[in-house]
Amino acid sequence: MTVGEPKDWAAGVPGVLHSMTPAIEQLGVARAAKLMLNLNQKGGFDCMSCAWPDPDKRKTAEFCENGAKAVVWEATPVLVPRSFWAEHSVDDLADKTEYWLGMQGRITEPVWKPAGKDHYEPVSWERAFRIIADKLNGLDSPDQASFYTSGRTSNEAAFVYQLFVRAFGTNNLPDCSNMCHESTSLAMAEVVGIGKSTIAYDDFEETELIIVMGQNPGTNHPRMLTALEDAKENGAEIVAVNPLPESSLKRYKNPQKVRGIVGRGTEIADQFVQIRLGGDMALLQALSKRVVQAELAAPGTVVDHAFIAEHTSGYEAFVEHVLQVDDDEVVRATGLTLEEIDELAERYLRSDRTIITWAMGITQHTKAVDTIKEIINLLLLRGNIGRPGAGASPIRGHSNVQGDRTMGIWEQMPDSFLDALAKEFHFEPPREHGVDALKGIKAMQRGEIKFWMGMGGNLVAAISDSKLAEAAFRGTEMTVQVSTKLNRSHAVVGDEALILPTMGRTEIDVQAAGPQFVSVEDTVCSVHGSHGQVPPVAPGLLSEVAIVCELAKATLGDRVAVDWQGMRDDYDVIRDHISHVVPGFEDYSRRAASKEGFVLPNGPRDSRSFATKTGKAMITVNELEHVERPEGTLLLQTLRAHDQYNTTIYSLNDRYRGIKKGRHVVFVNPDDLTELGLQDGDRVDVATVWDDDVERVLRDYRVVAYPSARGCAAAYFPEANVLVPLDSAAKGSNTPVSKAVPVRLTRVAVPAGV
Ligand SMILES: Nc1nc2c(c(=O)[nH]1)N[C@H]1C(S)=C(S)[C@@H](COP(=O)(O)OP(=O)(O)OC[C@H]3O[C@@H](n4cnc5c(=O)[nH]c(N)nc54)[C@H](O)[C@@H]3O)O[C@H]1N2
Ligand SMILES: Nc1nc2c(c(=O)[nH]1)N[C@H]1C(S)=C(S)[C@@H](COP(=O)(O)OP(=O)(O)OC[C@H]3O[C@@H](n4cnc5c(=O)[nH]c(N)nc54)[C@H](O)[C@@H]3O)O[C@H]1N2
Ligand code: SF4
Ligand SMILES: [Mo]
Repeated sequence: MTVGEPKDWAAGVPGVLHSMTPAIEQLGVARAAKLMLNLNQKGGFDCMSCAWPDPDKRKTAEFCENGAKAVVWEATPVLVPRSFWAEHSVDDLADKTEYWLGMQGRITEPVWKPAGKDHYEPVSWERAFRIIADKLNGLDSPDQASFYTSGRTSNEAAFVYQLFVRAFGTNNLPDCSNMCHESTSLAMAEVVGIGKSTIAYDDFEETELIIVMGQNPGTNHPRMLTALEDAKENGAEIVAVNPLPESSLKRYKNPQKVRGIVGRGTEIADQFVQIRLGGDMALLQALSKRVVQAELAAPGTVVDHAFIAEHTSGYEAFVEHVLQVDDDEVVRATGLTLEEIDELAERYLRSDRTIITWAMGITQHTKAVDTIKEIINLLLLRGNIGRPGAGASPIRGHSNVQGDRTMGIWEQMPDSFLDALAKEFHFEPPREHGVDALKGIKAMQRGEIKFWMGMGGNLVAAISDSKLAEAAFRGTEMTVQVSTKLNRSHAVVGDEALILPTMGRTEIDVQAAGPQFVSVEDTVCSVHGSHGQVPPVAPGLLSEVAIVCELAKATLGDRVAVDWQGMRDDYDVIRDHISHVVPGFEDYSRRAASKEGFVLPNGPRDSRSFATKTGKAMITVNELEHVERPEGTLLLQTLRAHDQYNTTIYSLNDRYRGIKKGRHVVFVNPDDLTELGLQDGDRVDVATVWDDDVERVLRDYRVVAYPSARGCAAAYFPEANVLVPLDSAAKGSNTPVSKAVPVRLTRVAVPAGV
């Protein structure tokens, strides 16, 4: 492993080279060209990596380095050979790293590990469906089964999947969103009536101020840098609120522009607010306090009273509350100076149109739901919702995680959706809420869930408390994974286990009615088609839609009168059903097939209408609580390196942070190191400080002195998931608190010869 200086700029020509060389080496020139020239193009396929939207006018290369990596990772012609399964036992696979597992290539045939055996063996599709159906039908209750979804699944596949699960009889539909933007969905649904972004792509061009909170766009939503750059060119200011000086938020060299190739690129952040982990709620309250104080000093000039009166509730109580906010407490919670906070407040007061974006740095905290409500409070005070260039914009992770939720992947879908489903398909769906990701693990621990299926994803690795979660999975009777490539969820399994290999988005999906397309929803609610471009890597793969429809037929027989075959044969049939069940999807097939796609209706954005309890946008009072750090400990966040996609590790490098060929690092502020008697290069054990007797520790990590906020350390997810206690969850949303783990570092001797 080598540790160098972190970069102070992102992307540029190295970014393009990093993406194109492996593409051409691994896919060949023709396949690489076919895929890259159709990536994110109208009529092409949608990038399967993040949920960032596409601009209306597309460039020839409308993708980023990480989109290209995702395409290469999926479209690789490297295949897992049949001999693999006899050569490697399940225990053997459990000893491999995620990186090794992913590098074995695409899975090409269904495999089954019978109970009591330690190897998978190839099995026919028919047999695989029979085995699963018999298991499901043998359970005492449908609630003993749980059906997880990761956010790559298309709208069509997600819709048939939740339909199958509800027709089978349970709402146990956890998804990756439970660990991701659940806090956002919950907070926004309560206070503005919709759990989604209130802006459209073009709003970035019209805004005057963008506050990017708890997000690292250069790695995780790279084309957002182009939107930020364009906004700057139109005069907008940009503020980054983050414990880490992420390189992309400093300077961006746009590979599409001459200045980005030969020049210094664009300075992105006008202000870098280096906040402590979990300090955002205090910062937001302090900002709202300053808005209210400015209004009191010059009545009628700051707060948007017409908007407040017509469209909001709760203003007076909020004013009273926020004026009590104690600046000393804010300083302690945020680690900021009052000057820094005042400077940001002045920018906010100066701007007539403000957008706030956020991601995991906000959602994965104990007080995440309240923090997001404070984002909305701050925006509402100045009428920054429902007009051009202004709004609240959670930036979603997985490319179709938002669409999956719209399609009914949620353990607690409202009655209006279930009623529509009942009417369309003539069966009574279950009404009792199901388990989310964390509750699902706990139900497995108690033996209440005996069957676990994953539509994509890698929950064993993605959920917190890896040791406990793995034991829970191993205690089940059967686990089933629908996957493109191997991961840890294939190695840590129930008594019986199956892997069902599926096509990816790059691939041409031919069914009885001809080639099919699927559709997806991006983070700003735009829905569009995605058309596979290259033949599937192996003939035996089935699409996700086909897998669900066949499993439904095998499991349900004629228990419900749903035409699974018709839906499998022609995805227009699925879209017709969706158009009857999900509001906003009228005439779905035609509109999804059109090159432009369409934008879903959005009350706050379109007409300042808010479907909340009060019928108005709710300005809420939330009690400030900040994370206390016991003496001698640090708060640790778990985050993504540049060369990974969640649990998929593309390489062991994180070049923006100066790390090469290694992931076992813990980033700590140099002053904290001095205080703890440690130094850069030391080897340490990182152990969670938690009030139970479970040992949670990462052994032999290398300390990297890094300019993080004081008291705030960082290590890479998913390796660090072993540190996050299952019981550490955000209030309300039950999202694992992956960004604030109290830890203690203990120096260990470096073994001789290292
Ligand atoms: N290449 C790539 N792209 C991805 C992914 C990937 O793994 N790789 N994952 C996808 C998914 S599913 C998601 S959800 C998104 C995730 O996108 P991000 O949320 O950008 O991902 P993280 O790496 O978790 O980074 C969290 C950021 O928040 C900051 N942060 C942490 N805690 C706090 C805090 O308390 N306050 C503030 N203000 N900031 C904080 C961190 O320093 C870091 O910059 O990316 C998506 N896109
Ligand atoms: N400590 C900590 N934990 C976290 C986070 C964190 O920041 N810190 N982040 C959380 C977040 S935001 C998220 S979203 C979750 C992610 O959790 P998941 O979504 O469960 O995990 P992924 O790593 O995205 O899933 C990758 C797997 O999906 C499969 N796959 C890829 N493409 C396809 C496809 O087209 N179809 C199918 N069927 N399968 C496919 C591949 O087999 C691949 O191995 O992790 C969460 N966990
Ligand atoms: S920004 Fe996201 S969606 Fe766009 S190409 Fe990059 S990874 Fe794909
Ligand atoms: Mo995510």
